[in-house]
Amino acid sequence: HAADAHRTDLMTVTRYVLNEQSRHPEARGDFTILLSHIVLGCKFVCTAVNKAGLAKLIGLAGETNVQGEEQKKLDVLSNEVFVKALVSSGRTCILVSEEDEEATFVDPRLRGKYCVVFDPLDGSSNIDCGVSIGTIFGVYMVDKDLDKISLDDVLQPGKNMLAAGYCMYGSSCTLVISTGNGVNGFTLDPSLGEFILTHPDIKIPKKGKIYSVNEGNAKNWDGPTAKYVEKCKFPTDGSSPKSLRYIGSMVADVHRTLLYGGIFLYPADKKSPNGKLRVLYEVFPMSFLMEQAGGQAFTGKERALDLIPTKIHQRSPIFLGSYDEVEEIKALYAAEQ
Ligand code: AHM
Ligand code: MG
Repeated sequence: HAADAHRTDLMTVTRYVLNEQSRHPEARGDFTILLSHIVLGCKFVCTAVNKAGLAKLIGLAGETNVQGEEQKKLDVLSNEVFVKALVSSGRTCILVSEEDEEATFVDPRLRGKYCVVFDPLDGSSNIDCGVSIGTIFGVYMVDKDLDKISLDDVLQPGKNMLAAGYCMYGSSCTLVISTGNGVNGFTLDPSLGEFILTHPDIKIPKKGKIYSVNEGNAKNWDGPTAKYVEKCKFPTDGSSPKSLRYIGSMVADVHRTLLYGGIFLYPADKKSPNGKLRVLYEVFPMSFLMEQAGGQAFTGKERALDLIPTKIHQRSPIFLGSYDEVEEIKALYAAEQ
């Protein structure tokens, strides 16, 4: 019966993407090849994260990243693995990584039509204590002569992304992706070394009972954020208060929000008027996934995927999650005007 079929008819992520491609008769398998290189990077990072304590990989590599933070060895390693895997796929032309100040323009001989924006290891403050961390990525496609590419090709609104996803290195290794036709989750079977479809067609609950925010910043929040969080704790409509969950790893906080419903907020505050999270490789991919799962993503001003970035490491406030929760936030911002 069904359970047996599930056990013997394994839907790997590669098989899934190949199936997806058959919907596009013009596709020549380039995206599948690109994805298999991203998946390789995720598997490597998963192994490295699992061995971190043992292999003494934890510790400072003596370098500082673009945002001036200390870079951990695992970040450096993960970044190198992803850059090399993506370049060697022969399917990429521009790479933007959180760890590299400048975008990488791939050697013309190895160029392909995809641009990949990624945060190879997000949630760095959680590395040393073994709490879930993750990789986030988004994919754009350029439709021009590959000798004529420029930074503008990655400074596109998130709605132009072709695909987005994340891999969470938690109690299991979970890859969640969308190629613009819903969201699917795959779990790494370590004995097979394959990601197997375990969460088909993920839909976020329309309403949620959980809010997720760093409340330590409350002192500096703007009016709508403060009002929303106050309502979560002291609802005035007779509903029960919401639960607070905050891991401090975007991938883990967003993953829970996607599966259980609720809202994840990284708002602006007086100290950081643009919030903390980066548009290209944090805000966009997660917003893309949320919309594909039936939720919403809002910056406090507009639909997150409509934002047109002007710098590769630009930041933006973000509110994403269940449809109804984001509607409430939007109403509070509209009332401010
Ligand atoms: P990082 O790139 O230094 O890891 O920072 C990004 C992380 C996100 O994963 C998470 O949502 C956020 O920072 C948490 O920030 P804070 O510690 O300010 O709450
Ligand atoms: Mg990050």
